[in-house]
Parts: sequence; structure tokens; C-alpha cells
Amino acid sequence: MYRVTTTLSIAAAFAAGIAGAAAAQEDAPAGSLTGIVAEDGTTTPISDNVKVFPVTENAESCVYDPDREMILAMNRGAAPKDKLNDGFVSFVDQAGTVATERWTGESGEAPLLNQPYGSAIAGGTLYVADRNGGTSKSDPTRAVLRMYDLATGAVKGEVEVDSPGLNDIAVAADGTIFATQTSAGGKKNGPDTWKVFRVTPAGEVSVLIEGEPLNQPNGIEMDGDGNIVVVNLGDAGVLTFSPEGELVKTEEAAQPGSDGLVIMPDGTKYVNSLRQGGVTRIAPDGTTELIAKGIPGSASMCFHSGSNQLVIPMGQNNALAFVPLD
Ligand SMILES: [Ca+2]
Ligand SMILES: [Ca+2]
Repeated sequence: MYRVTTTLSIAAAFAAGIAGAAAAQEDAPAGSLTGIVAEDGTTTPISDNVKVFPVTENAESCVYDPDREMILAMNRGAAPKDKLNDGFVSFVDQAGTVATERWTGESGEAPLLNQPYGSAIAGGTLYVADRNGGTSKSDPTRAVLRMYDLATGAVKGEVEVDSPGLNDIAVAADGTIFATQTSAGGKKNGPDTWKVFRVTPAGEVSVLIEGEPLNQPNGIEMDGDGNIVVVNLGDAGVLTFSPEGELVKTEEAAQPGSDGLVIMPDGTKYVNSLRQGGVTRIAPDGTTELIAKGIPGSASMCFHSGSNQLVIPMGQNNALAFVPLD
């Protein structure tokens, strides 16, 4: 099912039909493994500095495990109405090669995942924003946070959140989880559906931020000061909040429609646009630059620090895009 390829094999992958499902992805413009197609029909090809590897199965997010020096990709697999609990974690190395196709813990059982979205690693724990339900129109999706021991795969906990679906998560040093709700699904995407939840290590859930300046909040990360940074899918906003939810800084990406966010130790932010396919670098002085373009289905980005590469799951394009940094 998996195979390893280089950029030279993209055309072959496209011909094999791997790319065809991009248009069906929620909120994503049409695309292929070679570029992104805007609503007006114009195509932006993937920049030359981006390498694409068709090694995932409908992955929304990834996270870097520095001990294994591996990217952990959260594969959603099929929609819950078609197949239940088929989500899985795969390990991918810095060359885009699948090292472990399906992670199983020491017990030999794979972590239970249904439709995993955001992911984070903190304190030796893998946190995943998963969803229950969604098997039919009468069975709405329900958010659930699942925690696994990163070394052994053992279950460490589970917290249900009163939300139809969380998107991305960030975890503070003390184990507090911050999670975005981008919308309430479909056309239910008004300001009262834009939320950041806070979940304490004891499992107490509260809404920390709601409404503007959030605008379909998607990617979320902790910065080096312990603040929470959120990127909006609904506009170009890159918003920094204190852990108490007070807005402390507003920046903008070079493109609207953000999904993923990576923050470097020096404060440099990388933001990728699901809607337009580019990657913005925001320097600590606020200067912005587009460092890559044309990545279709560009979802929740992570950073392979061991090889200094941004890694972007491409959703229903079933691929990872690698962007080497200088
Ligand atoms: Ca699934
Ligand atoms: Ca996301």
C-alpha cells in the first residue's frame, strides 16, 4: 500500500490517481500532487524547494518525535460512515521513507483512533484530537482527546470535549491542553462556533476564547514564552494569547486560510495556508516572506528538527510535503 518516491515520481503518482481526491477535502481548493488550483481555475505549481512523498492516508497532522528522529503522521483513513476506528499512526523518516507503517504499542495493539486531527507531544505523551461518532446523519461527531505513552503506546487517558470536533491541539509544559474548534461543521461556522478550549491535566474542560478576533481558528502552538498562538482559517490572522486567553499580539500571514503553525526557538513562525497552498515565514521583527507555494491540501504542519525541514500533511492527497529550511 505504501511506497516511497522522489519528486521525480510525482507524475507517476498523479497518473495512478492518488491525487484525485483533493477536491473533496473540506475547505481545500482543488489540487493535485503537482500544484494547487484556485477557484478561478489558475494553477500555482508546487515550488521547486518542496519534495512530495505519497506515504500517508488522509493525514491531517504530524508531530516530530526527537527521540526516534521520526515524523509521526496521524492518518485519518476512511470517513467514519464508511469505516470505524481505522485511523493510525505511521512513522516517517527525514527522507520521506515510511519506517513503521502502523505503530503498535508493546502490547501489539495499535492505538485506538477513529478520525484523528491535531496532534502534539509533551512529557513523553502523544496527544491526539480524535472524534467519535459520525457513522450516519443521526450520529453527530463528538470530540475526544486521546493520550498515549509515546514510548510504549499504552493508553494514558481520554477526555471528551463538548464539541462536534476539535482541530488542532497544543500542550503546555504542565500538561494543560489547548484545542481549537474551527467551526461546528458544514455551514455552522459563525463567530459563536470559533473557540479555543482549555483542558487541565485533571481533565477539566472550559472554553478559554470564543468569537473574534478568532475567525475559524485552526492551527495552535505554544510559543517560547508559554503563550498560545492561533492561526485563523477564516482570514490571515496569527494571534498570540496569554495562557489566560488575553490577546497579546496580532500578526498576519502572507496568505489567508491558515491551517498549520510551527514556532522556532528564536520566535520565527511558519504558517501554511490550506486555502492558497503557501508557507509564510514571520520573522521575530514581523517581516513576512512566502518561502513555498502551491501545496494542495496543505494541513497541520510539523517540524523535523533533526533535519531542519518543515513537514506538511496534504490531507486527501495522501502525501507529505517536505520543505527544507536554510
Ligand atoms: Ca477514519
Ligand atoms: Ca488543522
